[in-house]
Amino acid sequence: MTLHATEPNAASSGATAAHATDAVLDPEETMSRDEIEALQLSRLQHTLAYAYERVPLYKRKFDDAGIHPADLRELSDLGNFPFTTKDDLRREYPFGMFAVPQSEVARVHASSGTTGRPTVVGYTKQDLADWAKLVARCLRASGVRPGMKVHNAYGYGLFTGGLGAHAGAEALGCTVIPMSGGQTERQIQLIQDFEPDAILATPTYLLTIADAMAHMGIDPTSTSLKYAVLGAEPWTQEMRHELEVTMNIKACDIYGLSEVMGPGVAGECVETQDGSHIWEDHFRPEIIDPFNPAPGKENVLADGEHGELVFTSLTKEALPIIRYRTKDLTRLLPGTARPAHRRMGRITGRSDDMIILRGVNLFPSQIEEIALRIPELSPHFQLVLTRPEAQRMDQLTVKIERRESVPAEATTTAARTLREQIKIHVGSSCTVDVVEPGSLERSSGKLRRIYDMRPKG
Ligand code: DLL
Repeated sequence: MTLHATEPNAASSGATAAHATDAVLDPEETMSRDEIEALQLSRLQHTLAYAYERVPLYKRKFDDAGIHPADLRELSDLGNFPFTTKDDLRREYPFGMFAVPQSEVARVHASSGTTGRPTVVGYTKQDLADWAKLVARCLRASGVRPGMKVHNAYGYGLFTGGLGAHAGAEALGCTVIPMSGGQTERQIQLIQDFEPDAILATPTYLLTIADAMAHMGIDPTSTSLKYAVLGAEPWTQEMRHELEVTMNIKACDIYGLSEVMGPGVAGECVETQDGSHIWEDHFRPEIIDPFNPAPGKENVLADGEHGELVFTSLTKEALPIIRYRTKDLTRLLPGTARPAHRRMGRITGRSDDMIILRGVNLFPSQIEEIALRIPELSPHFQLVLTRPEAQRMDQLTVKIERRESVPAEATTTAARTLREQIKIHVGSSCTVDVVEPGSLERSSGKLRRIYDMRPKG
């Protein structure tokens, strides 16, 4: 499932490999692993003490666990400290976890919070500067250069995507077009008129844009766009290929989450396209077993092993975050284009997005990966879970649009292939319903793939 090695896409003629190497990097990007780890150790010691002194929740948690910031003598000792979860942030709503007086908080953001209270995060002026620097680093890694025009289609507002990406593009020295999400026809009009070099969006929203272009009679390969920096939701190597070919661009990943900073925690290099490098001068990642996350450094998983990603911030002032459980499932891999910064594998999914179907674990990205290898099928699909009364067994229906170029009569084999491939690779039986092009809801940001219609409780 984890997809890193990619050949350069021959179709993406707009972006050249030479372009990737002409940038001036931040000094931290070229440090040795030893230098990064020395920096991490001193920053971690500072952050733990800072959080303990200033945030009552951390003092309580550390005291309850019988551990003190001074107990961190080497990096692996971090594994002995307690975790922080989204529930902690919710309980301390809105500002209980801030480590600075409100007058020093320059900005707040909040998660949309589909259930319960949203989580609120804050930034000092210095935090905002660090954030912009890291997003700029990601954009540069992905091929964007000072002076380029950048169309930003991440949503503006409390969501960290829009303003986070905006500040990063500005810090890099780009001309930013602050579009936000939605109003797809207008986005397309401005892409044609303003001729941006790069677009920042969720992968599924870029797909919506490409689709709408085709409907408007515009060839999506003919625009000025050369680079896309895509994130905020899981996407597969197959989706990358789809977008690169459809739009004649180079598409790279950007990862992040509000609680840890926002976009820019990790970013992918265009010359290797092999997964996002975590910026380890600002964050210390760990991988733990998501289902048995006992504290203790012996329970931290080794690099290469799959599990839940956990982050500790190393420089944040307003909201230092210690061992935050992201629920994102992935693994740590050695650095490549930035050797001292480890990469994360593609995110398979979130532990709370995992469908358990008659005992088999399933993620939407697995379906995406399989479906996009079947030429008759489009990337537009939904997973519908039901429990028909007569059966008392959970049922999965994959609703997927056929490609417009394929007549409806020609999709029977494709539907069967998808069903069989899901059975072979995922282990679940399902029903496949090939539907008309344009009939499923389109993304305007983070796309909802799962429709769980099973009776609650
Ligand atoms: O989505 C921040 C962001 C904005 C990242 C724009 C990249 C681009 P949240 O709304 O807090 O923040 O959601 C964070 O989104 O825990 C992952 O589950 C998922 N996610 C973010 N980036 C990626 C990615 C923003 N590149 C949650 N691949 C995270 C897969 C991602 N999932």
